[in-house]
Amino acid sequence: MQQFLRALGRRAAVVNLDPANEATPYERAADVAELVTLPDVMESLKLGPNGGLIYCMEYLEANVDWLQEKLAALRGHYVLFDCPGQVELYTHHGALRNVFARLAKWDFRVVHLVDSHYCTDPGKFISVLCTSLSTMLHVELPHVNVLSKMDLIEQYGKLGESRGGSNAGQGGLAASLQPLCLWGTVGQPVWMVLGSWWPILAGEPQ
Ligand SMILES: Nc1nc2c(ncn2[C@@H]2O[C@H](COP(=O)(O)OP(=O)(O)OP(=O)(O)O)[C@@H](O)[C@H]2O)c(=O)[nH]1
Ligand SMILES: [Mg+2]
Repeated sequence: MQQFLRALGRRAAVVNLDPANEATPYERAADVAELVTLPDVMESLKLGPNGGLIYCMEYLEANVDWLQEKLAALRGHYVLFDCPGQVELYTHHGALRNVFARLAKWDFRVVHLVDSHYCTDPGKFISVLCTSLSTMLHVELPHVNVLSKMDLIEQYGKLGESRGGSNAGQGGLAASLQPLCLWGTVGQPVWMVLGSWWPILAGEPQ
């Protein structure tokens, strides 16, 4: 994303908010590791990786002024945040939600990346819809769900096959999505997810 923005001639910076990140394939304009790292927390407080990560996020929340200072230095840039992948931080715990609320006040927006792999099987797709919806309800901010790793999705079967066609995985998925589209009219968040995913998953409805 940073390379893409730069190719468009825009100034783009990436801020690492994942205290478990060691090497990253991007240059860090700011790094939560200046504040706290997961290995240090695990060692000094004798916590496991999940408890340690929660501690790190609470530490970041308590020191959000550090983030504000770093962002002030990046004025005029598109700023991308690399956040930890543990889903509980977005569906249940409050620390990152509170950091996001501050970021939203400073005019940033939330994008939730979902591996497109989860759309290759009806059961996984339903699970990931529920996770996205829980995240939207918990984070309580304007929120866009985006499928990532689309270049890998055809490893799990060809897209755009007709329903009930030779590709049982994708055909079965398209068929099983039809009732969900009706549910979508009940709640706007669900519709937002399905509205954007339907054309990608199933092609234009016949
Ligand atoms: N082919 C392909 N690989 C990707 C894409 N996005 C990320 N990857 C790779 O997928 C691997 C896992 O990356 P992520 O899914 O971001 O997960 P992570 O950052 O390692 O782990 P968490 O932060 O804990 O979620 C890395 O090797 C990435 O380079 C993509 O769009 N296409
Ligand atoms: Mg990561």
